[in-house]
Amino acid sequence: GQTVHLEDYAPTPYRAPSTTLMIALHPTRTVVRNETAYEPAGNVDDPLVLEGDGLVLVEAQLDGMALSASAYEATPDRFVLKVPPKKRFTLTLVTIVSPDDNTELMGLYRSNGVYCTQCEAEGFRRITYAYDRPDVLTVYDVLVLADDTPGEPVLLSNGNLIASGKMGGRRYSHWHDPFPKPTYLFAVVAGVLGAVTDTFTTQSGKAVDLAIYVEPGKEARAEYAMDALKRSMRWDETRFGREYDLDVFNIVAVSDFNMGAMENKGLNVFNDRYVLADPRLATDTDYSGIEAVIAHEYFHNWTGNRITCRDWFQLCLKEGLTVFRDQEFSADMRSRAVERIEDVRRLRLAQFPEDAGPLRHPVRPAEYAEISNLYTTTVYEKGAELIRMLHTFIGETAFRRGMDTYFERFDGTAATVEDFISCFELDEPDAFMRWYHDAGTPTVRVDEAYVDGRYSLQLTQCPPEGGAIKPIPVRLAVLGQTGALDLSGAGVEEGSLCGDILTLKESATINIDGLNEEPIASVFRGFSAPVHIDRPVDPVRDMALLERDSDPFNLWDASQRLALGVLVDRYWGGSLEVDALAESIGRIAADPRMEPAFRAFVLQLPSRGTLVEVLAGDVDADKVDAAHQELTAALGAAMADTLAKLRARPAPTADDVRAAAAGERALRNAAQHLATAGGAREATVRQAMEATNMTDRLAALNALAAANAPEADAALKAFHDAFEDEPLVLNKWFSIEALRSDGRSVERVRELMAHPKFSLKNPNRVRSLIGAFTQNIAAFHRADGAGYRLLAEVATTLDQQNPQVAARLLTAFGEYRRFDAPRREAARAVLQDVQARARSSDVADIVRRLLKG
Ligand code: HT7
Ligand code: ZN
Repeated sequence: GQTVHLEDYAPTPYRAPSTTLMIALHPTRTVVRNETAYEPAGNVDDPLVLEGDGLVLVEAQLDGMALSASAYEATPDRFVLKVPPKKRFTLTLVTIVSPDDNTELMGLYRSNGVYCTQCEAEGFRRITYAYDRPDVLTVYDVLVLADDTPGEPVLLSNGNLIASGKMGGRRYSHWHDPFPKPTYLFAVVAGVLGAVTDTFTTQSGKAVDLAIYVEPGKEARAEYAMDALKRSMRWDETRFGREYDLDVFNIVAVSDFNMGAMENKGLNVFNDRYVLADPRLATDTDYSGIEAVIAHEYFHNWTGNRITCRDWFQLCLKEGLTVFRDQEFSADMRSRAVERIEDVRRLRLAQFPEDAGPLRHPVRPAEYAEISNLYTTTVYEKGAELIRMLHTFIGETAFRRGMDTYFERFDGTAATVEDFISCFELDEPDAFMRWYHDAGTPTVRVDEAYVDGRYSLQLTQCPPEGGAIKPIPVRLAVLGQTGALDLSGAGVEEGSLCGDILTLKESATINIDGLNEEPIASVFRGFSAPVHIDRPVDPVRDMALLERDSDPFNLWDASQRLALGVLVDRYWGGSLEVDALAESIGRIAADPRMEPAFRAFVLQLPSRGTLVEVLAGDVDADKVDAAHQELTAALGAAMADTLAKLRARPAPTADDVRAAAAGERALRNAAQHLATAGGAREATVRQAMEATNMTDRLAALNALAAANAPEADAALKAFHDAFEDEPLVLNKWFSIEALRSDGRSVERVRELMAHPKFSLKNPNRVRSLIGAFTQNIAAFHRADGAGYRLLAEVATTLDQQNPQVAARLLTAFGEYRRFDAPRREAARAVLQDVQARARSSDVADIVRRLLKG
């Protein structure tokens, strides 16, 4: 593909106000009749140029009359009407597509016999010729036709159902979506499906029919998703004043899906892992994931669908904003403190490395070569952080006012990030926009001094390479022995302080006089900006923060810094004792005033990935793994008594999936994880074999595998045999096997690729084995390059079938430059080989960027 530039944006010369699609479904010869009205919107001398992708045209008509061959040009990738009429006209194009041959899972395909579509970003052109871009909004009428096979297939599309029935031995349904939408929000689903149904009455009293369609027999597993949907609908009304707008809202779960889910208007299509749940088969993390993704896709109805994006450069306009909204929803449904820790942990683990590596790009990029590769953690998670900073700067009331303005001003349009920002009462919107333009993570240096009763806190911004100074909201408190100091009388130089928010530009200093003891600053409370914090390492200060800080995020962060200090020391072969660390985190973990889910986080060591990130370079993956294992075992032994008490807490009932029960399980299992590493395995083995709740069973299994316990093999086999017919559970087994750190994961993964239930056709299965493997630091980054070669082989094969999934797997190479020379060179050689064999633009684009520089 060719590089697309933001500055080249130009509207189309024709509008497409309405489309009638007739889709006659067939596994290999689906006929698509597309009757679209076009009217001039710009230069009437321009030809009409429509996009296609692998299409076969069988008929072309203009205003009902067959077009002569000289009037148009049709290739698989393009349809050109050379001299369109100078007024409104109807173009009818009939194409044929083969769902069963569609292994890319873009456009129209079949998953387990169910027809479904995925059109974002550019999948519609694989169904029919169109202006396949987000700024062309069309009202759709869709007629779906299918053979009247046994089992009463459902035929679904966007909008409201107008009619359905049987006709000439076939079934049909007619859908009308009154809301103009871009092609990427179009969807069709057809097949034999079971359903859970409900109704939701909106705040203005309108009844909406809700349905979630799943594989027949699995209906009960969709009840939680239905509950999450109703809570999402209510929340968007109360928090944002947004009401649902159609008579029906349908969700369909399919088992072959490239991403998590898709927000098609009125017809969301989901990866079934984000719908199906049962406490026997799904973990608490699965439940919270379902709640978040159901909410996310539902919230897109306003942020994405009613107001869409002018072009794909504006992707963060819908994604960052919608992630912010789903994070807020989860915070309201569960625990704000825990949600924030989870969100920041994800950001630091995935986005910070992306922003520091060869795949870095701005939240709103200025160019891209392959749009599918722009669905990144930077666009989504960093995009959400930018919205959160905006919220922090202006506060909830003004934020809501700005959102109301946005909905009022831009409803029914395709907007830009500038349009959005213009709705908010920001002091310097242009300065804030720099957050959207620059790649890379800023660093803020924090210095403190205390002399003769005068305390100064100095903050200095250091932009990433090539980046500009940006306004940074620093939520802070200065903590004395007995609580936070009153900052209203503090002297502020350069920055401005409003309440507890300091607006930082180049630098800022806060001075407080007349103190009789040295205070400590708690900065970036709640992680108020996506920055690196450069503060002199000081375990004594972190211990004091653990005593004093009332901000749960910073409390957790201080505990992580302490643990990271010991972990880094272990990596370098130091001999720091674990006692002080064990005592500090043990105290918080045992503190009944804190919520259990928070205490569970404190018991989790920083990940191996975090250690890789803080080490300056030339990382030895084996030493990372060894340091992590050693410290986990040492802490487990040192904290044995505390952990035993935590494990002895009463267990919640196995089928209670509410947040409080999940928190209890998280605490008990985090304690168990450490204790198992410390040698206390008996109860863990029992739990791995006998637990009837999947969270407990999997946690025990993980603990045994992570500790390389002698019982792990038998426990894993028992798990496999018990759940091999449950695809989503079998995926968990594949992942644990891929993540084992016993030195033979590369060989094991190769063996597992020959498992009768492994298949490259199912993205969830590929991610569960190969994706998990790339997270196994010691195995993937094996010094002899065997891990890199394994991934390269899989990605090269997969490139022939599903380039999007192949390209995404390859992003695991994003950090190869952090490792030592043998690893770096092995990775580079492997990537050059992948590049030479790349077939798709998706893979070619990722590999080119990985190798650049
Ligand atoms: N907006 C959805 C994006 C998506 C997607 C993109 C590329 C290829 C396949 C895809 N499936 C879904 C998901 C979301 O953010 O809600
Ligand atoms: Zn989204």
